[in-house]
Amino acid sequence: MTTIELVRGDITRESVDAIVNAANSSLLGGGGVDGAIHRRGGPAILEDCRKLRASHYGKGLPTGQAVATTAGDLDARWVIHTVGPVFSATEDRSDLLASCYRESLRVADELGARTVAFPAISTGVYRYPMEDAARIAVDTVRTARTDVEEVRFVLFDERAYEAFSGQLR
Ligand code: AR6
Repeated sequence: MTTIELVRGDITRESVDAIVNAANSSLLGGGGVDGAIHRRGGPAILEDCRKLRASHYGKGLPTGQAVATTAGDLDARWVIHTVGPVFSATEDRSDLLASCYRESLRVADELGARTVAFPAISTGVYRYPMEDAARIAVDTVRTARTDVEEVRFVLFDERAYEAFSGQLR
């Protein structure tokens, strides 16, 4: 059984085995939570990302997939980078968003991570509606077959926190 916890705050302050990053397929950093993770985690994370690009992801990490690097100076052992879908009003991309959570947990299992912190993937720059994103996140983690013991959703603002707590009730 995986325990689900909700925290309101900054994911870069969490102490867990793995912190999930809402990255983009370039793996070279960006704004939002991605920018915050690279800023606080320091250059070692970007260095690992560049190596991964060179060895495996020359064309970019595909949407819905996940890959791990060092966590640099963060209080975690790994950062798991996943690429959420950009929201589309005309195409249902919920499977891709679910895949981000599932694949991140699969990578966490491979690493032996027992505690994993997730941000609300795709709900910022990628504009996924918060209620839908929260439902997909909670449903996917609840039904995932994983050895991860604790999933912590770290929500940056009240709106995100309310949406996720609504799904857990
Ligand atoms: N801790 C926790 N959550 C955060 C933090 C933080 N420090 N900072 C922002 N959030 P976003 P996306 C929340 O835009 O929508 C980047 O440029 C934020 O309030 O970070 O998946 C990447 O490089 C929102 O609810 O990610 C990509 O290009 C959630 O994190 C693109 O943005 C996700 O917002 C990915 O867009």
